[in-house]
Amino acid sequence: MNPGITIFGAPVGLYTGKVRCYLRKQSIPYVEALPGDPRFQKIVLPAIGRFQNPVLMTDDGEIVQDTADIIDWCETRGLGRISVYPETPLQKIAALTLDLFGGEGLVRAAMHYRWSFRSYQEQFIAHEFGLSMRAFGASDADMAARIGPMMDYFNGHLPALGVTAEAIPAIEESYEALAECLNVHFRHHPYLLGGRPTCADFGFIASLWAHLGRDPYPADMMKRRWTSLYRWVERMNANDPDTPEFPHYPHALTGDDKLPETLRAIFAHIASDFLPEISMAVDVINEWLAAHPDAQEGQLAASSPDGRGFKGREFMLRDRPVLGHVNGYKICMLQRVTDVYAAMDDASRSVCRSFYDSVGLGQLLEMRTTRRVKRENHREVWGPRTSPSAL
Ligand SMILES: N[C@@H](CCC(=O)N[C@@H](CS)C(=O)NCC(=O)O)C(=O)O
Repeated sequence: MNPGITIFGAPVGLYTGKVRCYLRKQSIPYVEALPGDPRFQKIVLPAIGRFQNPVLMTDDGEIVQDTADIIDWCETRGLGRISVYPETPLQKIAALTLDLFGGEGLVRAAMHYRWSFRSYQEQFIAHEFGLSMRAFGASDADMAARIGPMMDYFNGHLPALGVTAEAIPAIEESYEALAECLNVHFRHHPYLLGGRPTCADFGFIASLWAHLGRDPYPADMMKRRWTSLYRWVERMNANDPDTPEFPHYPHALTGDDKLPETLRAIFAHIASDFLPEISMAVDVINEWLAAHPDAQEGQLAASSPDGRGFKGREFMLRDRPVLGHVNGYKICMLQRVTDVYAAMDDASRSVCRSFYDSVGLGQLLEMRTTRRVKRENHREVWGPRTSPSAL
């Protein structure tokens, strides 16, 4: 029975789009509500302890924050049509790797294309940022006074996300190269792993919908240059498979635990453009852990006073230094990949290893922080101490 699901989020929200596409594709009934909703302010915010979207709330008051947790919550209750986690080893680890990259590796480009082209799309972004206020009765004068500063606040995050004048050419080159690979892939396949969506597609749609596929500047660019990618963005928002241009393609993953050949270039892109960043994040956290051997289980996995993460560090993106963002959440998503790899039998591990080595991503399979990060009470916290041999 459907537990009566409300999703608090916004049309303009990057991660809300991920959950919305998942619920639609799985035909799970839900209603969406904006963060200005009194229930979000009075019930959800105190429960999760910080402003964060999206959040799922059931009619009987259960609250789940975080897109991966929301998807898993639906999956474990069998609410969907078919699991979005493949069952065979290579497809499973590939889907989780794409989910990690899609959710974490495209945010810099998403923020750049939303906020660096304000004159092109100011009216649209202002309208979208005003939705929640307008829905709850703000006057025109109130909205005019508040939207500008709100947009400036989000725009102000760009330097901390590594979007600087020096880095922008690398960010654009990287995004354009990926979009080319995705466009080639979606010319031949409806979804990343074949004929139906997996967690890989939901990770990618986060940035590729609300920002890159919907804001006027990047959406125009996508429609003009990467039309098959744009079709996938549309397809991800449909509640059916939406594959009329693939009349003979079964609504199933590629058989025999194979990956579509066109995914190879996307994995190679992850190796060149994301591996250095996630590797830097693991180093930063391991250095912090070495300097804080007394960190307690359950303590926030963060060093910054606001509990959001760790001081970032530069990594090289296409020969340019770019400031990378470091937080415990990336490690949670990385652990999903490395846990699956660690639990494989020797034969499966060798198949996966040889594919990952062939695209330059072998190192990711055994990349670890010296303490695990887990999610507890809607936050990322340190897991139990483990002996080095158990890591
Ligand atoms: N890991 C979270 C990330 C959620 C997230 O960062 N949401 C953004 C909106 S798209 C947010 O709430 N940002 C406000 C903030 O962090 O202050 C998830 O997957 O749900």
